[in-house]
Amino acid sequence: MPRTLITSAIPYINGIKHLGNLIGSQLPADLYARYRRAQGDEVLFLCATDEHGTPAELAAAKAGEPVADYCARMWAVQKDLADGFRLSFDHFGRSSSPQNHALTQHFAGRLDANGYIEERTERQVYSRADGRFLPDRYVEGTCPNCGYDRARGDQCENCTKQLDPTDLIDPRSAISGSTDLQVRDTKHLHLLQSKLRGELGDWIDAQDQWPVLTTSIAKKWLHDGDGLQDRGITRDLDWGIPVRRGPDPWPGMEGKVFYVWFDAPIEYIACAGEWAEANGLGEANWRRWWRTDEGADDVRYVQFMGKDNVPFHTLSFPATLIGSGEPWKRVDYLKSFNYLNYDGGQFSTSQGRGVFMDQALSILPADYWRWWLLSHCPESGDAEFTWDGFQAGVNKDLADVLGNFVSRVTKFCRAKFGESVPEGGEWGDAERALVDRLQGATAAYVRHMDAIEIRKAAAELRAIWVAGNEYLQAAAPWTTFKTDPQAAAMQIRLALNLVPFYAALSAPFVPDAARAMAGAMRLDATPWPDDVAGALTALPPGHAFDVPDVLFAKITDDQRAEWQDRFAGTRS
Ligand code: B3M
Ligand code: ZN
Repeated sequence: MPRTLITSAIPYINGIKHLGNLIGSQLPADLYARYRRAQGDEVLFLCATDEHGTPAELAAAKAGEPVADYCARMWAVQKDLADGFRLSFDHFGRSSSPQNHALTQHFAGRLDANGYIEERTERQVYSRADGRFLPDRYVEGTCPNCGYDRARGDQCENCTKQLDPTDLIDPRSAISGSTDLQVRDTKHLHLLQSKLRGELGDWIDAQDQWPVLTTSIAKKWLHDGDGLQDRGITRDLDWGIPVRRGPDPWPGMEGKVFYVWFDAPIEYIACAGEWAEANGLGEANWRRWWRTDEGADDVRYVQFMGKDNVPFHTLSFPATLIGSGEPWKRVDYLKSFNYLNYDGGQFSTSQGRGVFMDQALSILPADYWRWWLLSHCPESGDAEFTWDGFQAGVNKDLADVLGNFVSRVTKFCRAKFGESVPEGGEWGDAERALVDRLQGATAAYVRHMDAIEIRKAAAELRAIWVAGNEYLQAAAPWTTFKTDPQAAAMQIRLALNLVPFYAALSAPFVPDAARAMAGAMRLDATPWPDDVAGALTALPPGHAFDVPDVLFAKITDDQRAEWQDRFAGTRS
């Protein structure tokens, strides 16, 4: 049985994600996981919350909660929303897990033993009022580049320049506002990534089947960016994974933690350990996914992420894995995404602009969002969410085409033949032509899904739905019935068989509707229809069914206008 390991970039803990985040990683990863399972693969699909770093500490402070409590609470909130969107993770872990603590410390120890770690003394901002160093976002001040007076220590939000806290003019503490700041010496661990340039370059050059978006970013940072500079992997913070050399203390590093971007990707591995523990499985069960010497050599590993995360996954994380000198599984295919914009601007978490996951589910079921987002996902360039486009996509594709087909066929059959598949005559030319058309379209759909070309796959699925509608329109059993009820029965028998066929193919995109369709046909499962002719004769005459409730309600103009208005401002 082929085995596929799938990870989605792990979302930051500090707040509910917006639809741009969702389509940039978790949702396409879920589409692919569902598809691979339907193909019969053994799948391990992992995601987690990214809980360390200054954003988590600052968000907890703002919420007036201890950071550990804040993270536990927000993990549950994010898990709930993931369930609401039907994200079928085998495990939704936490980067603060004991497994990740142990593994992160293990990697640091291995990297040190292999000569890839150097201790360096740095000059950093220290706040006397707060009694602590102020890394990254803990310092605010005036941007030396553009003069913006609320620039953060890691980056100026106004001009986007990457900054170091010591660059800021008139710096102040983001915790207390104190300006009683000093620059003091502090010691930190640096990962000597530059030593791994050759090995990383060879590995990236060998990935000629990766999407261009991924390889272009990887090569840019490898060759002419500063992505492969040695980087600090520790911070003067309380919250995080304490710096240790494996299980042993690291003299001189007391009170320091690893940098969030060092431990976050290691959580992909730790999460498999959390999954095993949660399911009462032993160590070997997760190691067979991750250690090439323990069975993972025949695993295909696919990662999903937004383009801003690509450098960390093509350079930094592989540097950690290679530098360990141990046989850890490396990514086989890295699918990255551009950005989804919102109604003429950007989605923004800090400004509360756009539609957030909880808000989306409060107005419409998951399938509506899943279909629109996936069929418009930002693959070849940035994409834009507009309420007009959303309304049109949902109404045309889901309500008029798929939903209407199922409703028409089942209701017509109930009216004329009762609630079971009618007997009727043999297929004619029109039916054979439909089967040919669907055989070709299904093969194309599979090709696009295999290649993770999501927009193309969605377009092909839509074409498959349209083919059934066109057949029904041309066959017109409601007319045929008047002169040749036998022929009408045959036509409707074929059309009823299209319902489970559509359920199987559509399930990765719209899992709830697919389950409702299968349920209406009184089926527990709908196997993948490799042989279309066979699939379309699977429901025999006499098989009972139910007319389902409306699968997709149309979005009215009033609703669209109301939502557009409601979500035009910023969320507090
Ligand atoms: N949390 C950034 C993000 O959510 C970061 C990803 C980590 S992946 C290891 O986009
Ligand atoms: Zn600036």
